[in-house]
Amino acid sequence: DLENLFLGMGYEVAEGPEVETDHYNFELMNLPKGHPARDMQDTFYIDENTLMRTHTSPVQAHVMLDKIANGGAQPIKVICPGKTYRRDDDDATHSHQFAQCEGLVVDKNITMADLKGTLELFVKKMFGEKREIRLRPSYFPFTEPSVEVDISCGNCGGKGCSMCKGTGWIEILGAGMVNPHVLEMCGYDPKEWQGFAFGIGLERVAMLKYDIDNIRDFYND
Ligand code: 2NL
Repeated sequence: DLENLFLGMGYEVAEGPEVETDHYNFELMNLPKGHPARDMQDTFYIDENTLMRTHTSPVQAHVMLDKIANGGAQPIKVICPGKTYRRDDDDATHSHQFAQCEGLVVDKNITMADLKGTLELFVKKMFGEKREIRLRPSYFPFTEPSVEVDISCGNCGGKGCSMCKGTGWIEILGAGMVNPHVLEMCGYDPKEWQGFAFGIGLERVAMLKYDIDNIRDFYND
């Protein structure tokens, strides 16, 4: 459903390896060795420089650097769905292996308004026209500014209930404007090019959409 939704908006779908290098998974995403935010993504290492990807961001780094190598900087509209891995303790809402769909748009004159409009469309198509979104300031090393995105609660319509812990809102994804340093490391001159990116947890979306309360139901018999 997610792929069709974004294909309809003119995006391409890109895939990449689940076993990645430290360089693509972390360095190019503005997470140098010793960066405290690396701890946010407890990693399965294979050796010092090889790991199970903790997000699908390295696929987008490959997309950007492939463009640079094949004809130079050019606009990008891509989504990258796939499996990701983190050394989490499994519980009802966490799994050491989960699926993510990240999106990346790079062009000239891209603004936060493009990001907000895109996310609003995604939420209304995926959850229904009545749902609203709310952006809250957040932090990711690879975006600046960064936001966390909430959707209005579908159970109470925003009044506040047990499902949304009385707030009327439910957190759904993270996003932001691509950090200029990330653009630069991936070969795009940030003076000329801007971008937005987002990361969607697929199990989380499916659990909300289909009222599933245990992430392990996706993986257990
Ligand atoms: C989350 C947050 C996010 C991105 C992923 C991204 C990719 C590139 C450059 C910059 Cl190539 N950013 N991805 C950006 C913001 C948030 O994921 O909580 N996901 C479940």
